[in-house]
Amino acid sequence: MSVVQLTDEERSTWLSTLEGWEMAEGKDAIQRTFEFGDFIEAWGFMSRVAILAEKQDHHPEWFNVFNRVEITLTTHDADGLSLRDVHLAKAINAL
Ligand code: HBI
Repeated sequence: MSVVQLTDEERSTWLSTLEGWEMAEGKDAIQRTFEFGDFIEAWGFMSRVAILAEKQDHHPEWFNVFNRVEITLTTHDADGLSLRDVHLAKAINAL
C-alpha cells in the first residue's frame, strides 16, 4: 500500500500535539516509553495497544522488559513517518 510521508508542515503541526512522544534517533520515527506498576499492567497495556493496531492496520515496533514498554512508530510502507503514526500515537495516548 502506498502511503505518503508527513510533510514538513504536518510534522511541525502534528508532532507537537503528541504528548510524551519524541523523534527517534537515526530513523524517521517517534518513540515513547511507558512505565507501569508491574509486568501484568505493562502486558495489559500492550494488549490494548495490539487491539488498536489491528483496528488501524498499523503496528508498533516495541520492546518490553518487566514494567517498561518502549514503543516506536514509523510507517514501513512510507519508509518514514506518516499520518498513520500520528493517529496511532494519539489513540495510544488516549488509553
Ligand atoms: N504498520 N508500522 C506499520 N507500517 C506499515 O507500513 C504497515 C503496518 N501495518 C500493516 C500494514 N502496513 C499493511 O498496510 C501492509 O502490510 C499491507
